[in-house]
Amino acid sequence: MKEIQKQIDDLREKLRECDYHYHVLDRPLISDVEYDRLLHELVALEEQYPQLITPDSPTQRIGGEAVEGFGKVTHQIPMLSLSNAFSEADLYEFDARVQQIAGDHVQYVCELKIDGLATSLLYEGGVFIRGATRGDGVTGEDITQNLRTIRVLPLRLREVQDIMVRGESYLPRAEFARINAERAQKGEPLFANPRNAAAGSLRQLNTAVTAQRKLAFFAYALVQPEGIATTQTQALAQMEQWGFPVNPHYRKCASISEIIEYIRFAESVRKTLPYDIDGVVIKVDSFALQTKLGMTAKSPRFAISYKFTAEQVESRVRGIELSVGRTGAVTPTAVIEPVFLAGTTVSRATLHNEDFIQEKDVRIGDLVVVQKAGDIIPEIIRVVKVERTGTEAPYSMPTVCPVCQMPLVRAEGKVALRCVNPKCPAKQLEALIHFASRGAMNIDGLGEMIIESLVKAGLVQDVADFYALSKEQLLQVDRIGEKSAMNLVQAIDASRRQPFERLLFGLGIRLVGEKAAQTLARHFLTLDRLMKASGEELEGISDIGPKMAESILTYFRDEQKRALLDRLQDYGLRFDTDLVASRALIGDGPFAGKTVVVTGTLAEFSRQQAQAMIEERGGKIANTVSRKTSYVVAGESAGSKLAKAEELIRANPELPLKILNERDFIALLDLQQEVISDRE
Ligand code: 3BD
Repeated sequence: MKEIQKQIDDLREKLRECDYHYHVLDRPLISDVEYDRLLHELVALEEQYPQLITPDSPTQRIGGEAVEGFGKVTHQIPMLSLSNAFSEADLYEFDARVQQIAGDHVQYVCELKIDGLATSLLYEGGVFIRGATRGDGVTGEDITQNLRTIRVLPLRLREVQDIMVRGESYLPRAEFARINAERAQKGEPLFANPRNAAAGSLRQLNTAVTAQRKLAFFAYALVQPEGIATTQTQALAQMEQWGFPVNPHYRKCASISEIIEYIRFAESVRKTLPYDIDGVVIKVDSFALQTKLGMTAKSPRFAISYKFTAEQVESRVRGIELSVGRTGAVTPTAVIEPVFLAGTTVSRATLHNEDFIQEKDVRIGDLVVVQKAGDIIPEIIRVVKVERTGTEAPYSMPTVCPVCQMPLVRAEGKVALRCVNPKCPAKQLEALIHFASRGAMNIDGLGEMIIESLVKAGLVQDVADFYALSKEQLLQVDRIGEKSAMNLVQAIDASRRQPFERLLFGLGIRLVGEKAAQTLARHFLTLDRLMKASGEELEGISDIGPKMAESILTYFRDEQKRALLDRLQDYGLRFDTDLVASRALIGDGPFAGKTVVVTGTLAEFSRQQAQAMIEERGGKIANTVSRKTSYVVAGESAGSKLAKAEELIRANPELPLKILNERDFIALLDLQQEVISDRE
């Protein structure tokens, strides 16, 4: 066994060295064929001795493990945003402020701004433990398994270190072209740009798919560099030493004129680089000065990003379309002659609302300048008025709903025109879509198209109707086959057990978003108590303002809404917060605050269900076993994760880590129920 372990260690060491030389130093040690041979030798050994698999083994990049959704990760140190400079003047202003606080001339570092996805990587003892997306900067998604497949990302550092590194995951242009060509051939929808393709690839539930897309990574920030580096340039050099790819085009600059020269350089190399960049990031080099400069609301004062000017194109307005949203808001969209803009063909541009059309004076037939807001949503910047011929037709918003023909209402001081007919089919459809959507009841397979068909077939009018659908009825609908009908009935059935807060959000009470629904569910615990709440009581809850309180009261006063709620209750949906869950929130129960890994196949639940139950009880789901894991729930044919847990326990008997089989797991779930019923 010792001999085998040594053989495995040697192979891993050799492969890691090859990875480093190939991906970081750009000087391959061996041929691809030779590399592949070594890798497969290791795969074969690990297959024979699965107990020797470790998460930092080069074989773990191959992917193939299906993850069931992504856990949430809280960034203990938030992932910041960057403020933007739009002109040279903005850069001078930035420099003046920095110099004022520094009291001296300042050294800067300029980096290319890679157009990918900000990613945070955690290493413990030199081993890659967890990786997450930026999310909103505070909470991101755990994409560890997907990140492991990135060839250039070190699974083990060249030094034993506990560090957190941040950088950009991206898709090289050539890979983007290859993937799209493949998708075109299969008739699959194309990715708009490398960034979207990178995002799509990192959110693959099947990591084998991620592995096939040759994603890459550049490190640009070392979190808590104290004791390691005193400047950004040192940190970049250190990260490279550890084995991270660092973009080579960074440059120290001592003045704004040097920075502007660097921006010219970046603009000139932009087209020749094998990856997309969307600007330049300018950072104060000294960490001591960075700390002294501090932060504004959410971005540091020591750095700024200079975005290349957004691409603009001209096109002609062919017409204006209206859509009616869930809240009844009527939104105008310009239909324009298709033009290629920043990576996609654009044929529609938002006009936001009536006032926007007035202000920009957009008429049908106008030549307009289009740009992507936030690089995504096409927007009309201005009308090229000198091109007007006099044949352009001014537009005025209708006075009646384009769908139900009932009068539209524009509330005093508001920009939105609203259809207030509760029976408006457009609103009803949007309400159904919202109910089934991911953030609400999350009913798999019940997307926009299917819902539209169900409504057209007369099978569904309101959300309660979903629960009366039979497989036979579904089979009558276009596009629904035997298998999807069965899955759909099952998914709808399963959604009855969604937590109260999701149901509350799914009802679509005006102004009640995901967060507010959560707050309300946790505060009132049951629908009954929420329905009896007075305006005063509602407003007394933090984060619930007077407008939301009013909207909640209006909703529950509505006879039809109450009838709908009665029907939902009869169908067995959850109208109370699981007491177990609320206890867990207070910190009770065997799963509260614990990190749990679920692996293998369970007989009684899908892995997703098991994970949801753990989360409802205040537990945290992780995808990899580490010293921080409290429980590993191991079903049938659990593999490397179970092996890793056993190994950890064997080597560190003091760890609180426990392995639960399905029976232990159920017992622990039930135990908590009993404890609580005892107390009730
Ligand atoms: C890059 C923050 C600091 C660590 C805050 C200085 C905002 C995306 O190449 N440095 C770079 C790049 C991005 C960065 C920082 N250096 N922050 C950097 C960055 N060379 N792209 N970003 N980010 C990363 C972001 N992402 C999504 C939504 C909002 N902000």
